[in-house]
Amino acid sequence: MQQQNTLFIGKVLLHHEELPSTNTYAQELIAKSKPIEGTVISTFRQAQGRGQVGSKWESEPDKNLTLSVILYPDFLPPQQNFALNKAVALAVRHFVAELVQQQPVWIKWPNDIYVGTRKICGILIQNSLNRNTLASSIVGIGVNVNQTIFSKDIPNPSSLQLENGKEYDLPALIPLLCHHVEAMYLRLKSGQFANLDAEYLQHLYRYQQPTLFQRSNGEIFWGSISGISEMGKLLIRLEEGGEEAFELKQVSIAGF
Ligand code: BT5
Repeated sequence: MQQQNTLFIGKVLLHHEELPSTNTYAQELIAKSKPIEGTVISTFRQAQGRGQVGSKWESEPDKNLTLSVILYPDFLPPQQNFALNKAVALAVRHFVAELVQQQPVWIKWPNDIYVGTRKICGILIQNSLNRNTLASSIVGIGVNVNQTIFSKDIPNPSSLQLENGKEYDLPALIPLLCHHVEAMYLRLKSGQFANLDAEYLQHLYRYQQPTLFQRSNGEIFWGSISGISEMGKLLIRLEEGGEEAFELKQVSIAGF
């Protein structure tokens, strides 16, 4: 592995030949010890990757990055928990934008990373709360790197290789990703919430653009994303009037 040019994220890097899920492994580690903040668990062969609310993250062996970072963001006031999602999404966006320069790189709420209209990274943050404050967070990041063929069930995948037409050295990408996560985490820690909010909206996919949405019951409607609530809900201004707040899986962009 390459030397990490960071203060704490990735200084301890637990790389495994193969794991079911780096997030699950990190959970097990936290349950039996207190790994130092910034510990990274990584594998290039993740067999049972997890997405949000029971969905799956697929990754062809030896082609992609799948890793989890252990953080203790106990400095965050409870009403600012979603700020961690914003900081991590921005960090991963910075990482992708540094490597993919021909296309816009977006954050699709809450924290997918898109190149144009294609998903290149997924993020799964699992928090454990202690009296409302975040005792620990496991930040799981999957980046499609050298994979070029995806299962038909995945609607709109992309990868660094598909975007740039070249193969990447996986171990060399880890320090770069850790660097970006650390930079944004330190901004979060220094309390730059307004700054992070503004930057998140600047890169938010379909922000303020007329879009066809679909509710979980199948109903279709026109609206445009007007912002993110403090608790991280997606705010949509409906074309027929009014604004509504949506939780994860209550709404999707029609066709995705
Ligand atoms: C995510 O969930 O996108 C979060 C994925 C997090 C994966 C990382 S890898 C390291 C760590 N360890 C884990 O076990 N997980 C984390 P969600 O927004 O729910 O999206 C899941 C959906 O994305 C699936 O239902 C598929 O439609 C699609 N999908 C699955 N694999 C994909 C891939 N490789 N590329 C693009 N889309 C994918």
